[in-house]
Amino acid sequence: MANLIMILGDQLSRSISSLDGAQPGQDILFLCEVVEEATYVKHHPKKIALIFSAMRHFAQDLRAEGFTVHYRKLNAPDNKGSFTNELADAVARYSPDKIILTEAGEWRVQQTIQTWQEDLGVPVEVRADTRFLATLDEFAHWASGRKQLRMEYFYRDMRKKHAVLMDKGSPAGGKWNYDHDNRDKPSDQQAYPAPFHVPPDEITQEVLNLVEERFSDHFGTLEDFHYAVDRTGARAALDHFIQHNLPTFGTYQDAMVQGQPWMFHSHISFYLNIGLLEPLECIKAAEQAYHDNRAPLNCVEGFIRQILGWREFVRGIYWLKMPDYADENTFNATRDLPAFYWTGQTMMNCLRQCVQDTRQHAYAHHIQRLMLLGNFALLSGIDPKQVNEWFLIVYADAFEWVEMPNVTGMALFADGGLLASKPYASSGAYIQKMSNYCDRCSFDVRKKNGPKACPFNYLYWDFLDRNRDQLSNNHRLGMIYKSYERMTEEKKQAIKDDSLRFLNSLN
Ligand code: FAD
Ligand code: DLZ
Ligand code: SF4
Repeated sequence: MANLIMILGDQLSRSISSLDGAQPGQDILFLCEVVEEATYVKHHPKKIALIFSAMRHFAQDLRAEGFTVHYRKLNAPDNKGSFTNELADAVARYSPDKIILTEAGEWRVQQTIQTWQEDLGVPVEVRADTRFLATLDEFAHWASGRKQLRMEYFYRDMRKKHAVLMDKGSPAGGKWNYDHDNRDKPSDQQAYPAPFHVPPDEITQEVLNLVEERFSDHFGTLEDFHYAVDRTGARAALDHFIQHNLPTFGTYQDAMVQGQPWMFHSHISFYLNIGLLEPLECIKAAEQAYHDNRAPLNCVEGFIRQILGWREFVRGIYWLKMPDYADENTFNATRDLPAFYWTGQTMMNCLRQCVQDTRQHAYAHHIQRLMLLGNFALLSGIDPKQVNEWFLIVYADAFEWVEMPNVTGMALFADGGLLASKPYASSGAYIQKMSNYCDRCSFDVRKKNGPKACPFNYLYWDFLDRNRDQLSNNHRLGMIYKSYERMTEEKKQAIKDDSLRFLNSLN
């Protein structure tokens, strides 16, 4: 009995559930590069190159194990262009008894999968994705009956469940969360480790040529492609992080430095999200570094919380709330995404730098995404659908299950507080405190109003004023609204006027 086992481009793990029980010499494994996936949004070329190259390397590894792999390259003359058409073609060719695959990471694809059994006339077995540390049922059970979903409590349960950084039933070091120790800004003399670098091999070079030829009209550059594209490379990237960056990761986790896009972050999200790394191995590698005194607790806990806490939490929220989550827009924000998100042409140095880093690397670190690109979209009232699409396009790690809750919930507060207890809104003061961008900006971060004033300063207050109906009852914002009320009418009017002038100039 031959099965056709379909493996999607973000399922490149040897442990993927669709491969459980797969028989070399009997089953056919199937991967396809399709233009529909590369263009349903116009992904950054580096993201497409990463996925195609990693798919080709994964197919090579599976063949080396003795499997028969049916692999369709994007430029194969008979490429059928979509998952459904490619699968129909493979079914006609192999007449399998059954199609097996692991559930998709995105709602859009999962909906398509559900049509296949009927349309193709072959039984389709869809297996759960077991690469996460909380099952979807487990998350739904945890969430049920709670008025608010807070990552911190979910994370504590996950620490206990997986016995991570636990010391006889208590959190290691006595505290669950060491965020307070993770807010330093590096000095100008601080040195930074070079990012992990894999030179393109023959397979990657062929993919780079293909992507250049077919997708050069997409936002972003292919220059200096240096990502790992297979399991061995991704594991080496993780080890590089543990050795060089983890000991300082937490301390400067929230800092932003001009010309330093990588900082002390791990740069492993792309590998985790396409299956080249597993979350528990990253967590265990960091925990071991703590036990061996190779990294301090604030850094190790900070890193582990991102993977065991945030990553699992946002996935749970996505599947709990889709498809309605895609339409969330608490503030009724309707403004178009400003052109500078694509061109980088803005006088605001912080945003210009982040767009440039993003275009160059298909990467920006968390605080750039949240407190600059996201914060600006929040304060300016940009349509959440346009913001989501931008974030899905530009980052190599962007898959909707993780991108959407981070954008809709964390950055835009568009879900009305399901994911975050208050909006991550900030004025220029925060950006100045955590970065050196303001030193080289044409705006003055100390000025609150007028044409030279930092736009974040007045937009911040204007955002709070505009959305008072939705926010003034939030107890975490009580003091802030009191400060606004204490302002003179003249000052309030200046905030309104400056915001209107600035926002009108955007498009
Ligand atoms: P590190 O800072 O080194 O963190 C380690 C790992 O923790 C990451 O690799 C990632 O797997 C995980 N992680 C950290 N923060 C989060 C988070 N908030 N949610 C989920 N996982 C997290 N992450 C994505 O993987 N894909 C996205 O499309 C994505 N879009 C985002 C959009 C916005 C507006 C914001 C605010 C955050 C987004 N994130 C996204 C989360 C986070 O910014 C990235 O995971 C992180 O920057 C990746 O870089 P890194 O591997 O160097 O992470
Ligand atoms: C992102 C992406 C791209 C650009 N191309 C492909 C592809 O050609 N073939 C493939 O199997 N997967 C691709 N992917 C990843 C898929 O979009 C991803 O597997 C789904 O979004 C998961 O639901
Ligand atoms: Fe950004 Fe304002 Fe600082 Fe300029 S002054 S870099 S706009 S925060």
